[in-house]
Amino acid sequence: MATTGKPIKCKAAICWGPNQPLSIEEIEVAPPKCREVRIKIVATGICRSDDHVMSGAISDMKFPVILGHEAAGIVESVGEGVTDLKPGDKVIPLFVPQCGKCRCCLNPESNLCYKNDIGKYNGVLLDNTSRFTCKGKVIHHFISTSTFTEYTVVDEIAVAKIHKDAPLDKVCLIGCGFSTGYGSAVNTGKVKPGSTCAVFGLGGVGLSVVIGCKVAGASRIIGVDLNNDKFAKAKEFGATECINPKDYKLPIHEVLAQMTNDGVDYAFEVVGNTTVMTSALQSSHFGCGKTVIVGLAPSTAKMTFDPLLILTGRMLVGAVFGGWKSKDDVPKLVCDYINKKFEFDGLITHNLPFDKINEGFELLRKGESIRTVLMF
Ligand code: COD
Ligand code: ZN
Ligand code: ZN
Repeated sequence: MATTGKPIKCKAAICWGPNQPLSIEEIEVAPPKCREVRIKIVATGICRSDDHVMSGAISDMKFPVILGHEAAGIVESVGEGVTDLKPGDKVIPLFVPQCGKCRCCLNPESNLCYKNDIGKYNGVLLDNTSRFTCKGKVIHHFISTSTFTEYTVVDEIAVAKIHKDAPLDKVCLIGCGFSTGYGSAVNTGKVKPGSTCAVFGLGGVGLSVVIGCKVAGASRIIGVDLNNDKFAKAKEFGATECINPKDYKLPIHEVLAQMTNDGVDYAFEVVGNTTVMTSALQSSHFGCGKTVIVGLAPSTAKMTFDPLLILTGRMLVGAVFGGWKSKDDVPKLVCDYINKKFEFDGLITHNLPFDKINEGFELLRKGESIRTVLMF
């Protein structure tokens, strides 16, 4: 390519600091160094975690930063030593990398590679430097990805090659929201055929949990949300019933106990609220019920519950990115999508040109969108 080995000038949305809109600027993207890959982003979704940063909820974030972590694109060029990718390949960046060597990567039961930048927010690539500059300032990377830009650079362990026929404007959701919810049901929860599930929170991730429960063969999938507007879509994706805690005098776990002969087999918390986490645990059946935490609670929040709930045989588990080993599993999820094992196009309620990124965040904050996908 004509651009190989040279810096690229392109458009990006910069987050200069919390509580201000993103600003579209011209940036310079340096060529990839050893074991790095420069990607032309084609489509990127707007996700809750990006909004958490913008609203200042993540206190140790480094600014300025290019946010965005759910995307699909095409390899522009590769650095020295990259063997599994070449220019023109379709790819999905991975906000949980997979180095293949650390304790978590070597454990078949874990997926949280030591090389991840979640919770640390160093905002640099593995060589401790950034590839982005704007107006002479260094701009930070975000959780190994940074996709609110026409071009990004990622470490080789943070990008997966996907099928050449994959529609990038759809499979970008496999980069975060869909896979997080779907994997929470099929990997972390290991939902069994014929079981009863409750899903607390019916946003894009909760709906993806519903899809996972359905693919796993659950016979009842009960959606729980404070917003009745979420119920129609939940039923389209496979919820068999939906309930709103506001419609009952009894606590919601008692309502669920009455509906399910003493409690559900699997309860999923997809809100990010510690009170809801405890409700989910209380909703699960003694002796065998499993509760999966998917939501991220505020950093100072503490979950409290009677330990007898656990002593009497309930399980409490959680995982990031639905437990998927990203580099291995993302290509398989894309093939499953192409082969119609599941369908999630309906999660994309809005498409906007990249320049309208701030409108996309407004739709998310007002609860009007499930997913907005930005196109370059
Ligand atoms: N009870 C029931 N439902 C509730 C309650 C409540 N008390 N409060 C809010 N809700 C509903 C809302 O009405 C809404 O429908 C839903 O919960 C939340 O949906 P969204 O659209 O705000 O969010 P999602 O589905 O896009 O994401 C939810 C997460 C909890 C997964 C997300 O916010 C999160 O915590 N992400 C961090 C965890 C993670 O894995 N991140 C990876 C990178 S994003
Ligand atoms: Zn996300
Ligand atoms: Zn690793």
